[in-house]
Amino acid sequence: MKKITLFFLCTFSAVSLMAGSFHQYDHAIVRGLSPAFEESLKREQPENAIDITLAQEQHRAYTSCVTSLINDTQELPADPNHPDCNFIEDTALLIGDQAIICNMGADSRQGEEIEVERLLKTMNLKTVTRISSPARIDGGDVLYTGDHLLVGLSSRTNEMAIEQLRDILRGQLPVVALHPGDTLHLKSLVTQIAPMELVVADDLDGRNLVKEIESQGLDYRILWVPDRVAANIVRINDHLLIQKGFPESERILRKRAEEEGLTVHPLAMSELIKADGALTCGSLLF
Ligand code: CIR
Repeated sequence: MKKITLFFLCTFSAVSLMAGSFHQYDHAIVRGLSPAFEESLKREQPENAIDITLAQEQHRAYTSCVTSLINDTQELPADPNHPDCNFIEDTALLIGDQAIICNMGADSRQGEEIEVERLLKTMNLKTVTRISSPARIDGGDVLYTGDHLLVGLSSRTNEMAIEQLRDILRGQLPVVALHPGDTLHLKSLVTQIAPMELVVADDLDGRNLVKEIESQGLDYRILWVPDRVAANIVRINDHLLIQKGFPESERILRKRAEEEGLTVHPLAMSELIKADGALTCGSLLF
């Protein structure tokens, strides 16, 4: 009995130690847009081809916005051999002062993580560990809420990755496996706006996901938005990055941002969306 009590006490205090703020960041890493961006992976070919000049403009606007909000923003140079390299979120997980390097799900993206790992190792983190084969995982499937690590089992992320994450984070943070349905990544459907409050796409996959979150006994408040891409937001300190061009979702997000005292930054992402990109995927924040 004593042993059991001690186990729960230790587990609880370790979880409390790790649980922290999901949105307070001092460091960011972004990466340039590859000259081969037009060859980036796409779930579907877009109706209109990527306008590369506009893509560069949108990517620059995103990078400037992050840089203006986080003093220590470092930009890795683009990699001409990796068309998707600007989607740097997929290469690593930053959880408190720990980094976990991803073994990414798409073969063509393997290797993007090398420069990221090199840089992270210079950044005074407590640990830099790795997810290794046969486990596969993309950072876009992982939402660190401060209280849980929500992980989507998508076509890019497998059960073995969940097991390795549970080993790495044992006694520190609960790892919750979820099924995001027909979407590239978990964070294509759900992100976080406030402590214990998620933004979710109001469609079939979004609703099923929320049912699954609830069935796991997690008590998150949900802010529904009608446009799937608009569910991908980034909260940085007292700022909120949202996607431009989705008026009804923007109205809902602005109203909630006002209640929380957040400054809203609408960013146009049309050309990055054509490559299944969104706002979270363009940076590593910690
Ligand atoms: C890919 O398919 O891997 C890229 N074209 C898009 C990655 C977007 N990543 C993200 O949202 N985390």
